[in-house]
Amino acid sequence: MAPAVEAGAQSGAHPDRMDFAQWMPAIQQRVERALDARLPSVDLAPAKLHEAMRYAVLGGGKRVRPLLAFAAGELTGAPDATVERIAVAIEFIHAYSLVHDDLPCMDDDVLRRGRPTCHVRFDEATAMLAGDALQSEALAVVVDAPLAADPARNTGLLRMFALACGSRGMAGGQAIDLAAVGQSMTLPELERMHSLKTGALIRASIMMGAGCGDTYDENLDARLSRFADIVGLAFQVVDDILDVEASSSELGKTAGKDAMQNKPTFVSILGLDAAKARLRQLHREAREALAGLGERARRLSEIADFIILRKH
Ligand code: GRG
Repeated sequence: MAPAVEAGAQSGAHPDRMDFAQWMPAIQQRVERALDARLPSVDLAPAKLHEAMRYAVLGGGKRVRPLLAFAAGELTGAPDATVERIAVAIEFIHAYSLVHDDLPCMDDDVLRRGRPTCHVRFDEATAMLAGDALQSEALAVVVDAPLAADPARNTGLLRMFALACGSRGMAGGQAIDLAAVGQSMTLPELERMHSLKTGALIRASIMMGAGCGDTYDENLDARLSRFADIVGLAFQVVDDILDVEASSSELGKTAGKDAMQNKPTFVSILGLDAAKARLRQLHREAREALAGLGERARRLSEIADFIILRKH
């Protein structure tokens, strides 16, 4: 099947649309402002908790999930303001997951986004509460106003969001991950764990971004759903490869951690070369999933390229 668009292709056919190289920082800056505006001020008590929440969210991060939500929203003419709320809520959840993941009772890490982790900068109790509070804040953001005009669709999107975060999504994947340390895993078991741990939120970003647009339909649902699963998996394969190949300063987090902790990864199960081959295959499949959606899927295709070809 032919790709929807060529990898990394720049716009030009549609002068009303920015190049990806301009679009990406524009969305990242928009999201940064929205996150800042939505987070409680440090002037508000309890100041230390609010400072920790802001530390966890602001001033770092690629904002991949917001980029996916905005790109998916372009497919269905989703209102920017609604996609922005989805992006903010998802990024709050993502930040909370990183803060909790770094705690001594989980991954026990000291470096995140090139800075001390939240519990190192503050303390463990504050980091735990900052994660908890970010989760509640995310809920407040998505229920501020309907995500879709149709009440059933709105409920469906909220439900999708809730499930992506819980034991049948991210938290469940994390539980499987923690239990897997020092254990062997088959490739399907590893893929299942990652489809929950990182895939569920990536999937929610794409499906919610598109789902709040008026022209969302069943045909799109099947194609997007497949694309979301592939990109979620590819994101993790890249992460595993970078854990082996990149340095801590390039990654902004401790490199080589998976091997150190004896964790099953795509690299440990397949070997580095086969993991890279699997990534190339996923890249092709991601483009194929978008084939037939035409120009409006360009951004999604470009982000898939960005995620898969990233070096940090
Ligand atoms: C604590 C409930 C709970 C869940 C934690 C997502 C997760 C589950 C843990 C993160 C551990 C980790 C490093 C997973 C690898 C994939 C991943 C989520 C990487 C970080 O995401 P990026 O690269 O981070 O989007 P930035 O910093 O760019 O936002």
